[in-house]
Amino acid sequence: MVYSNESKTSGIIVVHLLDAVAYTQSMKKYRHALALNPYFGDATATMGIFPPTGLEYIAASMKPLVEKLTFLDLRHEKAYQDPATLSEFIHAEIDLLCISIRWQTQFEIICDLICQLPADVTTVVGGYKATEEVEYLFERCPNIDLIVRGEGEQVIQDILRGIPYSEIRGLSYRENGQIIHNENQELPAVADLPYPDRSLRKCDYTVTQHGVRLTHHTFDTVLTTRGCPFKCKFCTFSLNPLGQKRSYTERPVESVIEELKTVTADIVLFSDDNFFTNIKRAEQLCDLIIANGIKKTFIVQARIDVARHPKILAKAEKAGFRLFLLGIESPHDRILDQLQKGITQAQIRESLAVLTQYKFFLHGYFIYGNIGETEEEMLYIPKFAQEIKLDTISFQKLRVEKFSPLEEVVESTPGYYFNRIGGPVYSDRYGRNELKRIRNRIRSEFYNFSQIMHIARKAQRIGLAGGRDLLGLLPHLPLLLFRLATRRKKKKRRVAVAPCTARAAISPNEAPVAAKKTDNAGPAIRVIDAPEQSTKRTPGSEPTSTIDESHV
Ligand code: B12
Ligand SMILES: C[S@@+](CC[C@H](N)C(=O)[O-])C[C@H]1O[C@@H](n2cnc3c(N)ncnc32)[C@H](O)[C@@H]1O
Ligand code: SF4
Repeated sequence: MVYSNESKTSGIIVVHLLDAVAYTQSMKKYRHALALNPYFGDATATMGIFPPTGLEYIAASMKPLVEKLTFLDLRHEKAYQDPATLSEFIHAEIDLLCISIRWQTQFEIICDLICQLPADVTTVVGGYKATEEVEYLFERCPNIDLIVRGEGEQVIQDILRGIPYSEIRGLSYRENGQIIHNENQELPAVADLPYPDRSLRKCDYTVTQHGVRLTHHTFDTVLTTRGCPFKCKFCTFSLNPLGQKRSYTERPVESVIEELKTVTADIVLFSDDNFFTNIKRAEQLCDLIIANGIKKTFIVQARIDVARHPKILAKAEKAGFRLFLLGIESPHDRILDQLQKGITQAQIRESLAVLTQYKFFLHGYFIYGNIGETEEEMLYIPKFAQEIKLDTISFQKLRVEKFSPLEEVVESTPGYYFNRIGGPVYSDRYGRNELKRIRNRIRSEFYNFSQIMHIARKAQRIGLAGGRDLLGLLPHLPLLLFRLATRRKKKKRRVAVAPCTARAAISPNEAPVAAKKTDNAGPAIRVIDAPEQSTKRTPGSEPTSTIDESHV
């Protein structure tokens, strides 16, 4: 028994409180949970810069309901990339394993890893990609017990509270050799969700290439809203992988400011689809950032319409907004119209004329390979981007994502096709090789010597990159060059995992639960010589995207 020193009465209160805590502790269903981001170190550079925000949201929701919670981001916890070491830790410590799968990138390697983890620990998987692949994952990884579909905060809490699986909406699970899919959940209100708990992290997020840190800056993401009210034809950003449109929902601005105060990184990406959707709220946030003395460099995704509000642009500049990621998509009205983007070439020119007046670094997203687009039209992208004074651009082939209305358009247009959902649109005239050639021309025509010099000067002028980065890099330069050279020589060696025995044992129609208790601890990860693109793919899938195609 523990008594307070103050008085007998307060002592009794303390005892009651401790009893209450002990009671709640004993009610907890799980002793030690592990939140695992299973991506490996050789994923693209952009991926490594940012923390796994979705899983951090899940971790924050889990924390009060488990006795202990460990967070492992395999991109930075190299020792645990070895399935044997990871399994040993899980065996010794963990009774609930929660894994996030977000992208197509490394999907098969991640499945191989999961197959090699202990089968007797309750394993929950969630994330955008996991939600798209529920059936496949149950079949492929016999040790997955539960898959959470879509946004997972409420669902994971229900699991931890011991609510019967059959009563948890948004959950898929195994029962007597069957896979049960409960009905979809209603999308949770974001206002009450706990924001990511950064105290669980073991590292800072920064830019590294071949193991060499390229900048002294550290990076983080903050999500202030979910969903986007616009309906651009190609875009599924506000659809969840179940096809539900995420209605645009805002977090209270006070909660965003409170979260920002916990962020130690100096560069923050607001990963909202469009930060300025509610212009009044955006203004309020800028005011509060300034009033609270929050000094950071902010990156935002924004529609060009924001240029109609110079007063807010001035406040954004003052609040530290420096990098704008703008959806330009195309210089051609015909294509913009077809994409239902809701903007015209003239409006793009007007907006950029305004935006270039501020200390903003302006990045434009373009889409090429659109339906009916000619080579000449695609090759106007670099010229147009320079005319309107964009600092950098990225250009993605038009993709058909799951539940995209574009699917129907492509299917009904003679000569146009796509090989897989999530993959690019091709045509009889512009196939893979032609589009690759066009992409290379767009890149080399935009990123010429004078543009590169302009980028360096502007980044320095507006304080995005400084001499300190260069000076800090110099001592590491020989190591970086050596690693680059040896990497080239080895001709794209890729990390791969030996296939799991349990997977080989089941066919798609077999009852997966039967394989659940198989001892599937296979050999550790090994490095194999492989062609540039992973040879392991989901059925009918395409090679993974390259960095110049990242949407952020
Ligand atoms: C920001 C962002 C990025 C950032 C990531 C920053 C970060 N924090 O990691 C960066 C720039 C790295 C990025 C890169 C890419 N991205 Co991106 N990205 C986004 C974006 C805009 C927001 C993601 C986000 O923060 N969502 C909010 C969080 C809260 O949601 P969440 O991550 O889905 O997590 C929730 C659930 O999934 C679930 N959950 C997640 N994990 C777990 C785990 C468990 C155990 C449980 C129970 C639940 C659970 O609960 C979470 C909380 O509700 C989304 C679009 C969108 N609006 O969602 C696209 C999106 C996820 N990206 C996408 C794509 C295609 C890419 C790229 C492949 C682009 C490219 N061509 O290079 C690359 C992938 C990297 C690579 N090379 O492979 C697609 C994914 C499509 C798909 N089928 O996989 C999306 C959906 C956009 C789209 N529709 O095209 N991206
Ligand atoms: C969040 S939006 C950009 C910011 C802002 N929401 C806007 O629309 O201006 C991200 C970008 O990803 C790209 N993108 C999204 N879906 C795509 C698809 N199916 N095919 C190709 N590019 C896509 C588009 O270029 C889009 O502008
Ligand atoms: S492209 Fe941008 S504005 Fe259009 S729907 Fe997607 S996120 Fe919204």
